[in-house]
Amino acid sequence: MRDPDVVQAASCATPPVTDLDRAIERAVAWLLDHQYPEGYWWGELESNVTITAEHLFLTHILGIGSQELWDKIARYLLSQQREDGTWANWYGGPGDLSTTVEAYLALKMAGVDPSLPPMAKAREWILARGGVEKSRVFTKMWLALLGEWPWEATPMLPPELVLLPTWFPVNIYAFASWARGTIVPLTVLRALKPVHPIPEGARVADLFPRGRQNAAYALPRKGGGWGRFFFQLDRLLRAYERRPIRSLRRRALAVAEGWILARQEADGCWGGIQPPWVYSLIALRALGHSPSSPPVARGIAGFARYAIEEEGTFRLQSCISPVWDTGLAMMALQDAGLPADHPALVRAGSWLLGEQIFVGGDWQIACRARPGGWAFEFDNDVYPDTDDTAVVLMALHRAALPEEVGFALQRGVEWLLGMQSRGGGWGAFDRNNTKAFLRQIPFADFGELLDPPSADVTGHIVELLGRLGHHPGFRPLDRALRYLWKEQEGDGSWYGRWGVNHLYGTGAVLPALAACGWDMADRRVRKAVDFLLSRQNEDGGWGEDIASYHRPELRGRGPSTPSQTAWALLGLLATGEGEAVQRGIAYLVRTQREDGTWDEPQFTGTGFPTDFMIRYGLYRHVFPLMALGRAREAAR
Ligand code: R04
Repeated sequence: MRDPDVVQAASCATPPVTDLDRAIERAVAWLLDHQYPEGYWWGELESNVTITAEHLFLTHILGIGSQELWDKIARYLLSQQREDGTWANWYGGPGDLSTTVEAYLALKMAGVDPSLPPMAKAREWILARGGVEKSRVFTKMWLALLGEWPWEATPMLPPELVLLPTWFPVNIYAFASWARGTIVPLTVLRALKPVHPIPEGARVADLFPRGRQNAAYALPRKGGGWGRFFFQLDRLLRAYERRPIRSLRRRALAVAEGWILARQEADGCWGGIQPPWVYSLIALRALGHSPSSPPVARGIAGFARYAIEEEGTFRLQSCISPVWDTGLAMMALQDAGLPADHPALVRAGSWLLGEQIFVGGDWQIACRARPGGWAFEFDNDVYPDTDDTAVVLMALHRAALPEEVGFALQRGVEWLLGMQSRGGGWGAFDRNNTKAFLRQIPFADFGELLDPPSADVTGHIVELLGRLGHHPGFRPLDRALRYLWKEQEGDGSWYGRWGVNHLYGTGAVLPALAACGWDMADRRVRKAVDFLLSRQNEDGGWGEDIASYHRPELRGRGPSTPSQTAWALLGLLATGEGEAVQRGIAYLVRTQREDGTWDEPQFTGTGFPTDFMIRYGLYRHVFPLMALGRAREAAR
């Protein structure tokens, strides 16, 4: 019991309302105002125009397009083109050849006159960069589907892959969840080689600098031992392809078809992400399912929730983030001092409770735990992820909810502990998904084929374990901490796998160490703190360029942004820094908009470094609010 006199004294000495209080109040009001009636938060997940261009290709292939939709797509694509005629994969990024090729082709198919200046500019830039033949494998596969590139000039992906057992070094479960969801339907397409020709006027002979005849169709050879091995294997498979064992091929296609059908979600999607989704639909079409058949029809209908129509434009999100956004928004409101039983938090918590996944999924191949995790999206039962689960559990842990929350926490943590990888860290969707040699297959010129543990995800889970009362001495926590120390960079920072970049990683690990009671005077902790302090900008904020993924000298450096400033502050607040924190907080207070939120054109989220970058619509808001709230708490 608290002494009533002390409580009385505290409320008499109410501190004056400061700029910080006002900033928090406005940010809280903005966030409460943007909660959906069902209880969740859901910001846009912006990536790049290939997702929308490919949607146009899909509607052509399935014969479900309309000129009205294509006009909206064309308007969107043109609105995203830059001065130099290119499309980039993130704000301020360099023009990307594959993305520009796909946008150009989609515009041609939509009927945009190729002699118009935007088209001419794009075309000249593409030709100067070597044209279609220099684009990535995925782009070539789209062109193959549309009759603009020979299927034979794409890497072999035999459907027989789905018949290989899980103990075999190469099998579909050795690939990351998103990669196998993409690869399985692509094996079907690579075997059946369907072509859906486009009108003469849309064809892209104009993107071959030396003409179609003289284009380079040979696979680029990858260096290294495994690269050579897989290059030779590709040649062997080509020989096999000329006379495949018919019964084996039939069985492989049937197994692939069954595998795909078994993984369609309630809302019609596959894995909650666009690539497996579109390729699964096209593969089913190639296997004889008509566009009006139930799985294909449901799959098409499901895109509606991923689409955004605005001012006569149409764009598609590659993925949607309601669970992630809701967990983060709850944490931010809790940090801001909202009472645990605030109706907004109760509604959000209850909604999250209903999203917990109690059915099995692909993760069970490598993990024997009972189910109990959360996925990123509304419907993605097959692929819950450890990162969402950790954030949701942190949010629920502090919420005032009925007893069922105890059961949810218990099963969530049980699942997380079961998902810990060999080295002590956590991957996002799978356990022990670390076979590095697979990165050398000729198909892999884009993205990431593996899901190994990362410091940012591990940091979130360690923070959860600490908040639940675990301390060093708890075996899983000790293993995780050893993993984190092993991952620390020479400059004291941690790499950011799912956020840009060392500010995200370091901003995830330091609060985790604090939560489990680690000594903040540890010299390794001081080194991480020094990293953050040395990267603070003149304006008091922090920023990190996406180029830091390739250029170590750019780690922690770049124009200040709200979310990255917040990540650095969360790290420093965990370790108890003073003066730098004040300047960082002042930056956030100063840059807050009148309506209580922040502007952030930069992409600070990571899908795959750096091929697939993400701009999360709510990052600019939830992370600054967390930092402001924790700063006020620390000052009290
Ligand atoms: C932020 C941490 C939560 N969790 C990661 C979830 C990220 C959601 O965003 C995406 C995830 C994706 N995966 N795979 C793709 C992808 C895109 C996202 C993907 C993209 C292109 C191709 C194949 C897959 F926006 Br091609 C998992 C840890």
